[in-house]
Amino acid sequence: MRVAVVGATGMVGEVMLKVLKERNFPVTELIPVASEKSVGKEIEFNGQHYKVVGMQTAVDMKADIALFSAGGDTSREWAPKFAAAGTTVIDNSSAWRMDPTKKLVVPEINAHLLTKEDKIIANPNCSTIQMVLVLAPLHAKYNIKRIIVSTYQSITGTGVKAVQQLENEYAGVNGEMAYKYAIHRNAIPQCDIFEDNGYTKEEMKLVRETRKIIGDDNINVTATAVRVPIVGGHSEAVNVEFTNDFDVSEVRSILHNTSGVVVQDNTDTYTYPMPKFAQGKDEVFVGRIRRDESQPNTLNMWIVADNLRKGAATNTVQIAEYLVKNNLV
Ligand code: 2RA
Repeated sequence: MRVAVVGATGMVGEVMLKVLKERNFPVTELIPVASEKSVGKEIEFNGQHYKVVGMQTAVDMKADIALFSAGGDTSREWAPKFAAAGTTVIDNSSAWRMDPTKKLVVPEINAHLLTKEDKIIANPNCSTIQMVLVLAPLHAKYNIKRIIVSTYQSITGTGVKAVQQLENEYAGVNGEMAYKYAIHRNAIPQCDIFEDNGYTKEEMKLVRETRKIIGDDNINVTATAVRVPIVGGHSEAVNVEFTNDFDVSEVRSILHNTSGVVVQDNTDTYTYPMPKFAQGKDEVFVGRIRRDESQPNTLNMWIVADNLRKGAATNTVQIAEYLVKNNLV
């Protein structure tokens, strides 16, 4: 497979290269792509050295698959050009996620929807992926009426600038700000910009993308997304009301048998998910599973995942693996 990685020098791009290598994805030729300022840089991949190229050069090289993590504007401009050249694009930006002609894919849930005709495929937002992977099998069994989710999101979701801001603040050094406020010893209740309804784009991604991936617009979702000064991954406190009642041990069993999900749930041994231990792993970890005693048919859970891996790079590569395995590229 001739594989382009667009945004190869960025935080997610670097993780995509690492995951491609870890999973022995059949790369016969790598095309690292980045902005003009990075053109010519060398990238080592699987013992070979490749020079970073610009966008049009990459289009002309007619990759089989292009994994994008380069922002919405770049994706809106260039994904159609790659697709027109015959390349299948899997995009990490929000550009195509809610486009009714594009598939929004978490492989374990809805990869079966993919066809050869899908030339631009959207990778969901990181905080959405980890939540729907846990909720989809429970929806199938108990039918979700409403989700209330509060997220505690790693600064790596913002990128290198945010990581540098935290390091500077920790060291007592003034530097460039990724956020409006200090993030060290703080929690900022704003991830991305505000929409007219008073919610942030990050919060509305959880609302809109969840419905599209699970395939049920009757699911009601409300979210509060908070940025916290950690690097290992995103954590989510999820309260979910079902139409039907459930048995907590059956919920644990369903999740235990769900591909890509690891149940870490034992209060006797203080076992529960934490970003510190999720970092660098591809699974979604769920714990603190307990009935909400304040209302019927309602469950509380704590869900943690490495936002750069299953939340971005690994999910993207898993979509590519599905395409290859099913001869869709
Ligand atoms: C964030 N999910 O965490 C968004 C984009 N990666 O900021």
